[in-house]
Amino acid sequence: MTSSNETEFDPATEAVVRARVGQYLVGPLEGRGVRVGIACGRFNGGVTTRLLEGALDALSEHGVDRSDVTVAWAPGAFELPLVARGFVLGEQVDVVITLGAVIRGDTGHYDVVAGESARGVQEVQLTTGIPVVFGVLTTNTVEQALERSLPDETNKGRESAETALEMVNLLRERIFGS
Ligand code: INI
Repeated sequence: MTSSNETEFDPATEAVVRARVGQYLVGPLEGRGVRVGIACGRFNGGVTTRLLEGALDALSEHGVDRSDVTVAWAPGAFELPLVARGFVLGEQVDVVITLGAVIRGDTGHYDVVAGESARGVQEVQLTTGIPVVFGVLTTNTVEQALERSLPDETNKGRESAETALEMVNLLRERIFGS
């Protein structure tokens, strides 16, 4: 989730750390030439559509070409890791964003759906080396899910798109061997 004022990264840190190390790596939010697969859950689709809109806005603002973006709908958050894996194995994308909304009030198996979705996403990115962003809201209430999918800078889909660009560009640094 978005950090609070007390916990967020202080940009002044950058200069301090740069002066103390040999190499300082940050993935720029540059989208030109980046191919993006978006796996989006249809469950709680009113929320996930808002996440998708936030993600598409951010990708476009950072220079990702529309023709380089593919959206695939999955039934729910539980299926997102398999769709992400399909994107990666298809070798047509540089990064995958998963978008979903698991709301505790909706389900008795909230913990299973949310936990397995996160576990599966992590497994795909660790086993393939292709970044897969976990843009799945896990909230106690519908109100919290709506609040995190507002059409503004705090939209979790937007945040996920920026994470995707940062990670794909970071991992392109030669020091990581890719
Ligand atoms: N899927 C979600 O994306 N969010 C939920 O809140 C949710 N609930 O409440 O159950 C949910 N369930 C469906 C699940 O993701 C699978 O599609 C289903 O179990 C079939 O495998």
